[in-house]
Amino acid sequence: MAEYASDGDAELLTLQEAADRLRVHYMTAYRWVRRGELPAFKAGGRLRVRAGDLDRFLADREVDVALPSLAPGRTDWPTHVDRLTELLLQGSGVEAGGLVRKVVADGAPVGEVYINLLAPALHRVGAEWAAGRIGIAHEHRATAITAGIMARLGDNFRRRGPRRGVAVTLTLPGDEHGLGSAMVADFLRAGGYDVHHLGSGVGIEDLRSFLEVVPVDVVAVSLTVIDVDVDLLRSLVQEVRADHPDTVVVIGGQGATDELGEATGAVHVVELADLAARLYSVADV
Ligand code: B12
Repeated sequence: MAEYASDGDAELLTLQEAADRLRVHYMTAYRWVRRGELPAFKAGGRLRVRAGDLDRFLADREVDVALPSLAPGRTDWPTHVDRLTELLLQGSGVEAGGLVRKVVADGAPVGEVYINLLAPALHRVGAEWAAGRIGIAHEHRATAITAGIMARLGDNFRRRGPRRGVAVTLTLPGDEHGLGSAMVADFLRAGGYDVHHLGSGVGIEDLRSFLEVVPVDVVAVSLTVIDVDVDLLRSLVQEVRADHPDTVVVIGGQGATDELGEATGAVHVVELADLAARLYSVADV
């Protein structure tokens, strides 16, 4: 049992009591202690936490400790998406980065953070724009904040070991929505590919010249706008295949459909998380 005293710094809690107050599992609290985030010390062979330290920790982590999301393996994505959307709309980059860092520190896999948190928050930002409540400048700011967060998470996607192949990631010429393709790049890296991330603004001729110098196994095109220019995509596929008949062109994203794949000769993959596995079966690389 804890020995209670009147002021917070004198009151000592066992780790279980601290976890109960935080409404998290014991192991989650233990992980925070091991990382040095929650100050604790050993007394009588057991970990003790000062109540004052716990209050400071709680105040600092207001964003997500108060949420019932921290049992191992469970993340309260909808609540985090609400909060991140709010921060992106306000332009609060530091806080947005802090929120994502905490979600990751609490055990959420970075790939899930992309799919379940960053992408849905940006979709919500888009809905605000479509409803006329924010302008393009706000969208750009939200994109820039998210790109910064992704840059910091990027290292988590690198994988050692044998390479599966080489890939290029980009958007269709004229499509300025670059974050989807950046996510694809990270997932392919995690899947064992060497990735050349070209992003947006690369024309078909430029792509063809690039592939002459850097032959690749996969060209992954992220399609964000629903109204995709079918002829443009078809010519991209044809240009790639003209010189590199074995290269697979894969499409995905909000604008991609099976019909579009069939009409252009591209392979449509729905889930980013399945991409590397799907390529493995399609491309045999
Ligand atoms: C930020 C943004 C912009 C920024 C882009 C800046 C940048 N550098 O990226 C700016 C301001 C430039 C912009 C411009 C425009 N935009 Co805009 N934009 C957005 C917004 C808010 C976010 C886009 C984004 O980054 N999403 C996050 C990414 C990660 O999500 P995602 O692409 O869905 O990717 C996920 C999956 O789809 C999948 N995925 C993606 N690619 C691939 C590929 C493969 C192979 C696989 C397997 C999976 C996969 O993985 C991701 C994780 O789950 C969206 C809202 C939305 N719904 O996305 C609107 C949105 C896409 N834009 C829209 C529009 C209309 C425009 C403009 C036409 C507006 C205008 N009138 O000027 C222009 C077009 C400019 C152009 N030529 O491209 C509309 C499109 C509507 C439609 N019917 O298609 C949207 C949906 C907003 C809305 N709700 O109406 N935009």
